[in-house]
Amino acid sequence: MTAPATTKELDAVVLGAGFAGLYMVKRLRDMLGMSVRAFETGDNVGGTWYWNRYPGARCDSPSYIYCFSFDKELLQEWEWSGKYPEQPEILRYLNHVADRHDLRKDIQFNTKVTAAHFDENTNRWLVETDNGDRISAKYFITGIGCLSAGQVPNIKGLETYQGDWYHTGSWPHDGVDFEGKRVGVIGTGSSGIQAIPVIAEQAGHLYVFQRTPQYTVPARHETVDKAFLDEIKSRYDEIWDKARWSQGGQPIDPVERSALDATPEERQQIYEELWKEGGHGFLFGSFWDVAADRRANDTASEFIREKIREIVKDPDTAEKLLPVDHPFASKRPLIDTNYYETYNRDNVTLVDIRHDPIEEITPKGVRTGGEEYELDIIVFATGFDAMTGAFDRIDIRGRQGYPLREKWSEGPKTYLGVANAGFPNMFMITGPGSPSVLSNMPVSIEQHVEWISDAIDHMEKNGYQAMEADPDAEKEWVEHVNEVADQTMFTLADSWYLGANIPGKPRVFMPYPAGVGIYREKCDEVVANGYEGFHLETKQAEPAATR
Ligand code: N01
Repeated sequence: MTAPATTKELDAVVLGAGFAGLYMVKRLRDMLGMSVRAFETGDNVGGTWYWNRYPGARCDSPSYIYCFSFDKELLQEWEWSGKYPEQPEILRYLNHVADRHDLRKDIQFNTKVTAAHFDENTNRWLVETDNGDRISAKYFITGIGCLSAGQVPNIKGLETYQGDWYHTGSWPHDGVDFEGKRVGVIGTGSSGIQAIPVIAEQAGHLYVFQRTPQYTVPARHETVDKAFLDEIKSRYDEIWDKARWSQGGQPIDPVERSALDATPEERQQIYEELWKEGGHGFLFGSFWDVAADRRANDTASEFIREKIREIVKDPDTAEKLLPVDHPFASKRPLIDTNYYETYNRDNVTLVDIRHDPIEEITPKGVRTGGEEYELDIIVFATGFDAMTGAFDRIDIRGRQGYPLREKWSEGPKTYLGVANAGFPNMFMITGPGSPSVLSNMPVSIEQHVEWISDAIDHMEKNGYQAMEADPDAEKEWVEHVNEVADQTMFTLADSWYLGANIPGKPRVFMPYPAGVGIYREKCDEVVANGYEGFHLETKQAEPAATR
């Protein structure tokens, strides 16, 4: 890619206008006084919350901590209505942030970045879009989301289907009318378990096509009490500080008791209390070893299986819903509203496709187990090509034209999940190798945006032209991420954390599981040691010879 005469010169290009892109634009423009433009595929801000508008879409971090902390006045002003924030409310919040900080004027909507190539002669990135824009920028920063590349499985016959079909991750903006319709939902991950109970209330009949049964705990979602929010607001600094140095980006004290030290009666009582309370407290507030030790985990897994047997009236359906092939929380932990209860409805049928996989999609519906299920609508709640998929869809090339997708062909290799050796001045907000999806995202996003803008500030103040991760530091980081992952339960399930949901994707654990506090400490240490593990160049780079 060469730079034609019409190339626009900017300091920085940012990809995406979700939480990450919005804050990145704010920092670079208002703190560093840079010229910056964000490119966003959608026609408005919101990222994940712009695209995922399926029925029941809601975040499972408490609303008071699923927001930006940088705007302290807004923290005091904003009134969340629910214990967990619902998609329309989060979208309203992000629109408000964009307006309040006048961010839209530096965001180009309806524009997809198609290519970004690093030019070693100038130490600048040449960025191209599907609208024909060409931009030269010193810094190239991605805020493209970890779960933004939707995955519709390649099932034979989809093109012949005569009904309507949708993926939860790119839901129509004016909604879908399920009233009285025969609906099929394929997939029972986070999106499926949120959508299924809501669709069941509207559909004539709902068929759920389940490949892997899930563990899910009641969310006990409710409207939030104003007195509770006021109390939170009175000690927000302390709450944010706790979240920043925690395991998962939530203001939670780690529990020290072990499930293996407790008697069966004590365990039962604790699990019962937390089940009644709802939310992720069941995982984080029960016993420390549920997420770390298989025998401890078995006690929690069995408790949930027992709840399924108790809640679901039809024993055959209950049996099909029992998760037995992976431990609780080895996949993304889920919380729900009336998920298991939904299977007691007369208009809901669970179809087990583990043993009888979908054979084909026909013009009329779905064929499995020799039976054809006639459907007016199919909902694919089948997830995403997580963490790397959104990068793969852009032609990103570093030194000597080396493609990022080739560098990552055996799994993503990054330094700190923020930078790549061979790709100077490119920064990733919550990239693979950082805590990202294992944390409350706004906490991780703010940390990365602040770290990146501080690094850029450091470069500008000291006249550096390029900042690049050292290959050895990167190698060590990748090894460290794998070592930590091997000590967890996460490698015991086929999950998108490991790329297992995408045929042919290398099986590599992608996020960093040691926790946001430990990770923050490491990132701070890198800075304190003079950006340890990075090369900082003061001169214009010479054109490189051969690789
Ligand atoms: O996707 P998933 P998701 N045939 O990959 C099934 C975040 N999120 O969109 O388990 C049949 O979890 C697949 O089956 P199996 C959150 O991080 C957060 O639900 O692979 N079935 C599985 O059941 C989450 O983890 C929130 O056997 C097929 C489902 O589809 C992430 O997004 C809400 C199939 C996919 O589940 C992704 O969640 C929503 C096939 N060919 C999402 N391919 C909250 O904050 C896949 N499946 C609450």
